[in-house]
Amino acid sequence: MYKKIFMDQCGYQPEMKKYVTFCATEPVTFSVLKSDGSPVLESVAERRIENEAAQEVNYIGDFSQVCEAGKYYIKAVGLGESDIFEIGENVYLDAFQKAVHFFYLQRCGCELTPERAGIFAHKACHTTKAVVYGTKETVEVSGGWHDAGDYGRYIVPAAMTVAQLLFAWEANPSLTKQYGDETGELPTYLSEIKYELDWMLKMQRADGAVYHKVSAYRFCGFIMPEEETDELVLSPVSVTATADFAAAMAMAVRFFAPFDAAYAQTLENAAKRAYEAIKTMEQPGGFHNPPEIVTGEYDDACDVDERYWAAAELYKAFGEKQYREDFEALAQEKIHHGYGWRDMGSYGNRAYLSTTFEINEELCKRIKESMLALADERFAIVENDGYGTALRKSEYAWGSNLDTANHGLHLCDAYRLTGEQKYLEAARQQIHYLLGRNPMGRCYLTGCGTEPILRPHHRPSGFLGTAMPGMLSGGPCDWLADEVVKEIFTKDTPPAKALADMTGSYSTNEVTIYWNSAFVQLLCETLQQ
Ligand code: G3I
Ligand code: 9MR
Ligand code: ZN
Repeated sequence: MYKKIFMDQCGYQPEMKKYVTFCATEPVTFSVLKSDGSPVLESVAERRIENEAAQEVNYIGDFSQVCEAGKYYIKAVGLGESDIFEIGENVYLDAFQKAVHFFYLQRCGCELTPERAGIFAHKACHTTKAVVYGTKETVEVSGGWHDAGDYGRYIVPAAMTVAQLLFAWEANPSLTKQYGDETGELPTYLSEIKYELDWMLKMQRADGAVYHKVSAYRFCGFIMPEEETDELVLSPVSVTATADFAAAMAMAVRFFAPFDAAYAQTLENAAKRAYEAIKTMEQPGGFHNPPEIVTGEYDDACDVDERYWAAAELYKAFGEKQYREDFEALAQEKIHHGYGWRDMGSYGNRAYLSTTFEINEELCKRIKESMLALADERFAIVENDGYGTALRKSEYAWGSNLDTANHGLHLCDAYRLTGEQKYLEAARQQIHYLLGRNPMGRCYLTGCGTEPILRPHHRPSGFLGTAMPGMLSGGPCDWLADEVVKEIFTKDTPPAKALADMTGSYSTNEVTIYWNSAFVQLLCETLQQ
């Protein structure tokens, strides 16, 4: 029988709102039972939603009043029983720890030890120097994390990932400190981020500009990383990479300064040099792959929001007038939003609104209003979706799970600005969606929940035949954008169900560092502490 009862497979914290979605055509009588079979709640799900994105009818049940820690399941008349789930303070700890450990497992340029990597251990990979595109010059740029299911290392998504992981650290120390230990010079969590920053520093040219990416010329097969021995090439510098780099470096300063003043100074210098370099570069400075290079492009026709983020972040970090002027000039033209790799305005807004240096109060007010308007738009979608997702039917794009998480972050922004609980609860719905309350009934994080993704598009996982744990799948995408989904889906496939848990489906089932970082940030900003 197809699954008809959908909920967060990792469970719920006691005080959270708890909704269950039924796939049914009539109101549903259901009960919540303890795992030993004793009933704790009987109720009827009466709220009906015609779910166009999933092309089905949903009824929504509310069992928020069940708060006692323990293991439970749900039984519904005519629909069967759910899997066991848990209510408790620490139900997301395992997902959090696995999602963060993924970054260690994605490390490039060093050996992964069996102690920390288990079956994913491997020798150092990608240690040869990279040739600068179109020249004979070579540069040592080892390190950092592999971007995704492929082995490229790209600055634009890297900068976003670092920013999100730092936000997470700031938002929820009681959770982030539960990754690794604090016996070293740096907490384990921050030392993982430093691994990426150290590589990013190597990607900066002497004149301050930053190479867009380093990769082979083309994607390799499904082999372990150290088996990819093709020549590495540095793609040309871009404004988007240079601005993102400046912003991420500036942001990192305040996190590393308490532990290592010299390192913080290195980050500061790198940020300022990159910022200066932008002024000498041609704009718009989005990137396009040179003809011989076909790896991840991270193309972007608009570099304004990247410069907007850089200006705000450098102002927050260093307080110099030029950064403020630059940000305010850009913001007067347009207030940008977005926590993605292409639309990054939210990072800029957040930096500007939280600086301790002087700001323009009137502009601040307008930014806040604009952030609230965006959150309200998403809130209305969450309220009317059968699974509480913030996506419209037309928005199941490549990496839709990132968009889901990022809308959750916009809702968190509204919660911080207003203190209104409804925004926080709506943000939490995005976590529940990602962890199982979705039309596929899958936990989109590998290695977690009762029905996790099993066959992600991820080279080490594909090669070893086991999904690396803690990876967020890209999620449903109705674009028919890879060979696998072209075969099995049609244009009538419901957008919210356009997910193929198959290794070949990179447009629906790949993984990336920045999908994971969005998930980690959302967890940290929404959980009870
Ligand atoms: O920004 C536009 C938006 O304005 C427009 O409304 C929308 C309409 O579809 O498209 C938006 O752009 C999309 C962009 O993602 C941003 O969301 C592009 O169409 C879309 O092609 C693009 O997809 C990206 C994909 O690469 C193809 O370029 C994914 O976001 C990105 O995550 C993915 O990245 C790959 C790397 O290249 C290689 N490594 C793996 C990684 C994940 O699959
Ligand atoms: O594995 C690649 C994945 O990381 C990218 O997101 C995707 C789109 O750029 O491309 C994948 O590589 C495929 C290539 O584009 C076409 N031949 C098959 C490759 C996957 O095995
Ligand atoms: Zn590598």
